[in-house]
Amino acid sequence: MKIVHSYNQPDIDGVSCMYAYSQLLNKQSEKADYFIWDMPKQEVNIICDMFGITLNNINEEIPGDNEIVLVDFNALNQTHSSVKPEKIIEIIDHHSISKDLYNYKNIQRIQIDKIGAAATIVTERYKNSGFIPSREVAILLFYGIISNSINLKSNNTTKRDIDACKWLKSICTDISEEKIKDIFIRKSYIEDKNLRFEMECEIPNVFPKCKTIIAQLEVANLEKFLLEKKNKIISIMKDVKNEKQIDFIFINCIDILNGYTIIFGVDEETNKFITKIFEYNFNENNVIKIDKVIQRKELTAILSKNIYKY
Ligand SMILES: [Mn+2]
Repeated sequence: MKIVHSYNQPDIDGVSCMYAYSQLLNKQSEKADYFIWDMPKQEVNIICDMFGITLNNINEEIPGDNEIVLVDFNALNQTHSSVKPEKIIEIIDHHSISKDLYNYKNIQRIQIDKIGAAATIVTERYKNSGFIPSREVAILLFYGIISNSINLKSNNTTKRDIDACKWLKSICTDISEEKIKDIFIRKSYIEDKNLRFEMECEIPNVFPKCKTIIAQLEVANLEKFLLEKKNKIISIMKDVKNEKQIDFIFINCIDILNGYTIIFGVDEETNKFITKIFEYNFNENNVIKIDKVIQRKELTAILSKNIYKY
């Protein structure tokens, strides 16, 4: 059997790819299922609740003999230890290629395209195979693309993402634009106890001379959100900085409804570091505001390229 799997605590793109691709393989007469490790992101629950979709196989072990397909990621340090490199036979992804890839000895097929969402690739697999996605598959793939591409506004959005969304909308009448706004607003109600989890600030970028973390938040009506939560966010960043011995920690916040970005660091030293590396200027509120969507992966790429300036 083939098990379709994504990274730890997957977002809606990862979940939609697992769900949809395992169903497509079954339609193509291959035995397949999916496996979700650790609780998915809050957005996944919002979408599943809204459309009455039930997910299975959360937090269960992958039985040993199965072949594994990775979706929406290709680096093994982000997942469960039962995922062995020699079991991996296929990858569908849109992130940068990791060094792990060279250890996957039994891999038969790799498709890694620099586009808005991995769900776009799975949508295209359906389109090319002639199989029509089920209602649940169409809904999950659609919102997977919308979420990862920040409603098709992110810099990595391509015509392929836009076309995939159009096609999914044309085959499923439950998909609607108003629900996008609804999902984004519901996603922005973050309780303080979940704030650190939603900030995704646990994995450092390690450079020879320093350790950094870029946290991120995607919410609707960001400026209003920050009036209430900015101090709390800074205090979480302070905790993470101390716990993990991080030199510089800062956060990239995206307003997913209105399409702008706000960046700020844990302290003055970090803000100076940000100015040096990214050449952005802080405003009178001591934050950087950019009038378009900048994603964390873009900042990470600039950081790696410019770290020599530090
Ligand atoms: Mn993705």
